[in-house]
Amino acid sequence: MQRAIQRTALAAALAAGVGLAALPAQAAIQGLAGTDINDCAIGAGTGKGKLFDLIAAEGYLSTADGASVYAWGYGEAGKVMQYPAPTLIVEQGSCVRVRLTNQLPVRTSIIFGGQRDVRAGTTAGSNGGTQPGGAAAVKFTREVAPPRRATAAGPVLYSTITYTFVASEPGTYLYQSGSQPEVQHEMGLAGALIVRPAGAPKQAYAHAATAFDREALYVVSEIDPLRHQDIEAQVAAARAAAASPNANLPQNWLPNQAAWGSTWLAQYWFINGRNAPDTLTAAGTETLPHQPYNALARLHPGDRLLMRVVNIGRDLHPMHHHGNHSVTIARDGRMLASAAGAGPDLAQVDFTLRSLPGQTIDALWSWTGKGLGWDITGATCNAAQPVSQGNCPYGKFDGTGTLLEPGITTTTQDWSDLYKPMPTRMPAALELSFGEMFSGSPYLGQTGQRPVGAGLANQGGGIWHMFHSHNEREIINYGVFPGGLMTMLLIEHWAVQIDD
Ligand SMILES: [Cu+2]
Repeated sequence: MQRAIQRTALAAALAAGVGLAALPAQAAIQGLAGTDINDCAIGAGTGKGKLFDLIAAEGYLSTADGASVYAWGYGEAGKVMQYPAPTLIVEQGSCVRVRLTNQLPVRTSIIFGGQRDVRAGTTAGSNGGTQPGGAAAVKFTREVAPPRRATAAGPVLYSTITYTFVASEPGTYLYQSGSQPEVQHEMGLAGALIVRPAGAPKQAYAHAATAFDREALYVVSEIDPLRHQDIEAQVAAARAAAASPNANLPQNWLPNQAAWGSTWLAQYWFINGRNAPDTLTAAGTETLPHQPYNALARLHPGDRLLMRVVNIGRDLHPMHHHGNHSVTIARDGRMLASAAGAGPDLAQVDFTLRSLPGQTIDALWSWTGKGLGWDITGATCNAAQPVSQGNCPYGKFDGTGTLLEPGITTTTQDWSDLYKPMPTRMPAALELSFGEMFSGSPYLGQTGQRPVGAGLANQGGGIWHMFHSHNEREIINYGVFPGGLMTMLLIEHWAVQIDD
């Protein structure tokens, strides 16, 4: 009876087209699109391009166990540094210029992995800082000097460098510091670059088989907080030493690694710069000013989710998704294709995405409830009723699963378990344990009875699938479970509006 009433309410919501969700709206992948420029020409280009104005700066990361960790990161100019770096999102063929102003106490740089012909140029800092000529000797990239003072009492001068390239191939890439990488990657100077195929923003690559309905970015990493503590102390000492006798700032200074030996040991693991459970907290929350990205993908049953996994750390992370296997269609920004035009014919089905340091993976994942043996919606379909009444929302099927009449949603998925009853007795409310991810009902989109005092936190009545590292040491925060490399894939009922 309880369920029948709820189903009627849901049917009314479906008929009225009312969204049920109250989860915070967010872009599918948050990032920067750049600003238009007209002087970006490389070779025979038109000059039209995109400018990204970035800083490299110090800041503090909040870990989910309440600690605060000194870190370095890239950020938007005029704002604070962030971890990971701002995600740069451009269209294939775009001329991309990144202007980097260095606020760190060390020289730094950027390497754009997988991009051809990256040109580095120097410009004077906006307030008169200059780029020392010696840095041009660096082969892979060019460096930008740390801040300095021209005179003892003078203002701090910042130096700026520009990198220009054409994003010629679609894909998922990373960008990271090319300077003292064993220190600067650890400290946080890395992020993702997404290049969308020209004219096909809902495909990962230039082939229809890479089309997706929704997408999510998972930048995975790990840190040893003791390294960060040590570097923080070294920076303070270097500044104190530089202030006397010449009142300048540290120049050509680098952290001393001599005392470290082989003592590096990760204690925190991050998805998009956050440890679980902060991975689920709203994007842009004011409590995490340096960690604006979250990692909660929401999708409807049957949606194809493009998972872009980017490893900016130094360890392999075996990222496992519950609910279904995924299909890896690309690695390192290249489609797994046997020949040009073949599409991802070398794609592989994966139980776990083995994310290697410096690697990117593009994988498609979806979930329909197929094969469960019971209908996730708890729906029944009386063949005498029209689909518009809500009892047959997914259409009418015959006994072999053949579609007789479309429902209010059309799909090419296999819905062979539609209308199959739950094969077991439904437990009573007090036999269940309740948490923020349980609606009180095993059915998608339906909320059931919960004990007095149990808040109804699962607003959309969604089904949650975990996405986490299969290395158990990586799902802790400094020794305490749960945490680290863990987040959720949330399946929402069709009636729940997912705001991309
Ligand atoms: Cu698991």
